[in-house]
This record gives sequence, structure tokens and C-alpha cells, in this order.
Amino acid sequence: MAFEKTWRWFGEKDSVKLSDLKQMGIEGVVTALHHIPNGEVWPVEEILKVKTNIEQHGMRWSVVESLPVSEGIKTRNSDCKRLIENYKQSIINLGKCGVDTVCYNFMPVLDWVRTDLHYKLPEGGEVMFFNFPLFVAFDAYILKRHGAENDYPADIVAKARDIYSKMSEEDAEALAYNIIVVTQGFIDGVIDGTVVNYKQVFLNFIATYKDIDRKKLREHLSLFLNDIIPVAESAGVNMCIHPDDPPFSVLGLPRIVSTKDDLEWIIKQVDSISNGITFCTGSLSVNRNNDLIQIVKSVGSRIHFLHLRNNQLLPDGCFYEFGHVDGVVDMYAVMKVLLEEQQQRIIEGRKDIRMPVRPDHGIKILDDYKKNANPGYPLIGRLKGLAELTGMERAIERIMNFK
Ligand code: DNO
Repeated sequence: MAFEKTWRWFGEKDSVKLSDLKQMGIEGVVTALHHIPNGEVWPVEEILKVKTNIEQHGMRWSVVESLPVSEGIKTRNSDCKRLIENYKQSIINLGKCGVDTVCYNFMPVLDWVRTDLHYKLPEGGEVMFFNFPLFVAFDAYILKRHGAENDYPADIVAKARDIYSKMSEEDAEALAYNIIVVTQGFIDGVIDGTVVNYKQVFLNFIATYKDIDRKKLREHLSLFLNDIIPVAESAGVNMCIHPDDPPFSVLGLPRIVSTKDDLEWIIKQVDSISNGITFCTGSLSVNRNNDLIQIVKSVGSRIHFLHLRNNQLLPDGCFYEFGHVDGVVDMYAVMKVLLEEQQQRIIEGRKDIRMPVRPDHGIKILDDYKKNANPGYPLIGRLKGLAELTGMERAIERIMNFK
């Protein structure tokens, strides 16, 4: 049957054009209304404009990535009610337009985080790197977050101190800018390039979590799910939460979408197909204890969207992204168990058998150097990944005699 092949597209400003995607064998587009400010309703007319444009290019709008969950919902501040009403209305509007899969995340303040956006591989490609001690140096000594040293293991803090003592002021500033602004701006994070005093603004956001621990954040997620999932269900929309990237606490903030246990807990909060998961191999595999096969076996029936990519893991919590089928993720085994899940859906006569997949991130190679793509989203590197994944998928289907 094969998964629906999709591609993340950042709208008209993306260096890859919609008209290019068909040539690449793409069936569905993953995008968002990036021009609507975080927390505001996505109007039907705006949704339809994007949808029609995609359809005129012979594809479908497969997945919304992301409909951002505002900080006010995660912290349940005084604006929470209005924000949730707006969120519901956006889901209703998407459903009306026939856009039926919505990816979101519940990571406090920061979405994904990397310390180096241009790590050179010996072969000449470029990937993104997360250096844990360097990240701690950012938190404790560049950002100077109060009490940061107590939030990380002592040996990592010692390494962070050493790294910081050898850092130039320019490098320190560039690191902060990459973490707070560059990686977050294009995905509609809390801070974009227009904020002047971004380190202070970032610290202010972190401070709003001072009374929110893991338990409290879970409570907030549960309340959110209980509010929005019934609405999504009647709108015919499947919500799918994206795992934390990386899947552990950073900046002293709780992260609650990191493990099999977390995912099992989430789907139990509201027993509905609409309460689903984005299965991101890159994010989950950074925790060596996460057994991706077991995760699919446990929560597979609620997986609505696949992000496939790979990592190389290093000591001290460090890792870098790598080729889609090479690295710590046994992509063959993962692909096989996901295809089995799809077969199961066909047998059960479920409607959601598309299981949209996108090659997540990619190695910057060749002509990618001439283009100005968002970090992690080079054209050729991702296309190579898609080709590798598709080949693997075809071979498994043939060997397994899948329909
Ligand atoms: C990064 C992405 C994430 C993802 C969001 C989903 O490249 O994988 O930013 O889109 O977490 O809400």
C-alpha cells in the first residue's frame, strides 16, 4: 500500500516551489499558515487559499505542521480560555476544509534544540549537532539562568564551565542566537528575529514555568486534550502530538512527551482516534532507553504522521543527525513494524490508512549549499533520504507480500 509521501513546505518563501514537488514524487504537502500570528484563529478563507494552491499542483494538504499551542495554554495563564477557544475554532475550520491531520507539540518555551547548525561531516555534508555540555554552557553561563547548574549532572556542568572559559564572546552570542532565534523563528516559536532583547525575553518565558513541574504540565496537557479532542473528533480531524526533541528536560523545564510511558499516558487521556501521535524517530531515538519498535507496538494505532530520520549518538548526551537509513535507528525494523500497522488498518477497514510520512531533516549536500533553506531542511539531502526510505519500503512490502 505504501505510506503517503509528503514534504514539509514553508510556503511561498520556501526555496523549494510547490511546482517542484510533483517531480519528486510527492503526494502530499505538510505546511502551516505561517502568516497567522500564534494564538489567532486560522480563518477558512486562508486555509482554502493554501489548500487550493496545493491541489492545483496535483497534491493534497496532508498534514498541518504545526498548529502551535501557545505558551498561555501550556502555562494556563489568564489568556488560556481565549487561546483554547481560538485553537478549537482553527480545528473546526480545518475540518470544514477537509484538512484532517494536525501536528502540534507541548514543549515548554523551546521547540527543538541544537547547538550547531553547520556540523561538517568528513565527507563534506553538513548536519545539525546537539552538544549537551555546550548547551549547559549556554544555559548556565551565557543566559545565566538562575540555578541552572543544579538542573544538570555535575560532570556535564564541569565540562560546560570548561567550554565556556574558552569561548569567545562572539561564539557565545552566536550560540544563543541559534538556540533562541534561528531554530525557532521559522517554525513559529515564541521568539522571532524581530525581538531585540531576545535573551531577556527568553528568560521571562522560562520564568513563567517557575511553579510548573512535570506533574503540573501533564495536568495542563490533559486539560487541553479534554477540551480539544472532542472538537477534533467531530470535525473529522486527527491531532498528533510531536515528541520532545531532544527527549529530556532542558532549561529546568519539564518535558512530558519523551518516552513510551509518556505516549501511553497521553493517548489514555482521551480515548479517541483523534488523540494521536506524530512518530518522530529522530526525536525519540536520542534516548537510548526508547525502544522504537515497542513504542509502535504499543501506541501504533494512534500514529497519524511519520517523521523518519536518524542520529549518531555520542557520549555525554551529545548527538548529531545523520543519513535517514544510517545511525542508531534500525530503520528497516521501524519501517517494517509501521507497515504492519498500516496492514492492520486495512484489515480493520479503518479510514486512516494513508499514514503520511515525511523525510525529516536531511544532510546538506551538493547544490544545497547554493540555496538558502531553513536549518535541517535542505532539498537534496531530504530527497536522498526520501529515495532511500521509499526503496526500503518497497522491498519490505514485496518481501512481506503486503497489499
Ligand atoms: C523541527 C520539527 C519540529 C516540529 C514541531 C511540531 O524540525 O520537527 O519543529 O515541527 O515540534 O509541532
